[in-house]
Amino acid sequence: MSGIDPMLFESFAAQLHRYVRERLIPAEAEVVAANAIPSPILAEMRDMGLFGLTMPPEYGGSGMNVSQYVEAVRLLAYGLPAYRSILSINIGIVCAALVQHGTEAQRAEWLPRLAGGDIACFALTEPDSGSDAAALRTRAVREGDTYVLTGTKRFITNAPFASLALVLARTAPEPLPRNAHISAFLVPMDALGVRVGPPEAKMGQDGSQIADLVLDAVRVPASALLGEVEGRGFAAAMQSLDNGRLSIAASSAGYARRILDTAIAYARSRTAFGEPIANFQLIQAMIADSEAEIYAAECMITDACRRIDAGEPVTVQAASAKMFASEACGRVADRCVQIHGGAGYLRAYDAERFFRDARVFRIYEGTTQVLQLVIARRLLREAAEAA
Ligand code: COS
Repeated sequence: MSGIDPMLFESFAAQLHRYVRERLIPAEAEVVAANAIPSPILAEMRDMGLFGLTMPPEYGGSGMNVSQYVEAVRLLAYGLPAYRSILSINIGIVCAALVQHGTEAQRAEWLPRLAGGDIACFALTEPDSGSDAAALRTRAVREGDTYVLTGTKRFITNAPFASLALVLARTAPEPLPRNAHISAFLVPMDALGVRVGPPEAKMGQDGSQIADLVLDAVRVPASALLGEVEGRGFAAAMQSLDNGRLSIAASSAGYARRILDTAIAYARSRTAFGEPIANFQLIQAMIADSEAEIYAAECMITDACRRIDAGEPVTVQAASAKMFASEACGRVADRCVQIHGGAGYLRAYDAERFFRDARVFRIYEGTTQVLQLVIARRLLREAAEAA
């Protein structure tokens, strides 16, 4: 995918870089206190076109390719994770699903709304199925020209703010080969029978909300079935997750960069034994290890994005980049606390919040353990095919 003009992207990236530092970071305490992004900031983010970075221009978006949008996510992720979280499902998973698998009518209905700032959520996980995504129980039963959806979705990011849910549901009661019992539906959040539970209290990532999404005999027209073909939902979800995992890798790398910068600033200002602790080699080792890991993550992300834009399959690369970047971000956050010493354990310093915020990067959109499975299974399959 060609994306937008590189010069135009450069100037957008410079603007975003400034906006994060001058506007978003100073407002972080307010976002944390309210557990929500203030409306004026959301309005600015919409005006900057951040919700529509990947939507094709004919649907009101910017038409960025994966390399460009993932770089934008990395820049945005220098701020509080909530800023990235509110829009990344729009520009990652749901846009990818609509562009790759939607009908023309579905694209025309939803992409302009999402590009304009309507918020989307992705409803895959359930109380009894997370990593084992194909075991989901939500049912979609065809009745004439409609489907009736019944089930409960759990840990759904953005559910409290969303206008659209991409819902994965069973259209066949029993498992089918290649998980063809699963289909995807575009469900308006104001449809009768859709209920959102209260936001969950979480370890970190304040300002980003997750909640249950309950579907109580929700009737949607048959045209709400993604692509209007049953049985393609699982593959569409997995393919969209390849894209989403690159976004989480970039979120991890972008936040890790912020965390390292904070650790360096503290090490330069804090004195012990009569000099800044930055002069001590054991502190320098933690800084150096963090830099090397962030650089490695950035290189992996750049390479995986280049491949996806060239039309190559990237399941292994996206899983590897997400696994490595999220684990690295956890290590960088841990070192940041360590460099802060006792202060790192106090709420008064950002290091403590970074540590809590970073933890979920290793869990959502595929745990490290599921990604290990995804990577190893692909390699073993290729080896078996070659033998
Ligand atoms: N791109 C396109 N199609 C894909 C795909 C991808 N990345 N991954 C799977 N598919 C399709 C293929 O058609 C595949 O059949 P073939 O392998 O024969 O071509 C079919 O789906 C079944 O895939 P698979 O055999 O891998 O299904 P499993 O049920 O074994 O999948 C895992 C198991 C663990 C890999 C899967 O359930 C998973 O990724 N779980 C984690 C889900 C997740 O990330 N949850 C977080 C929710 S978002 S916060």
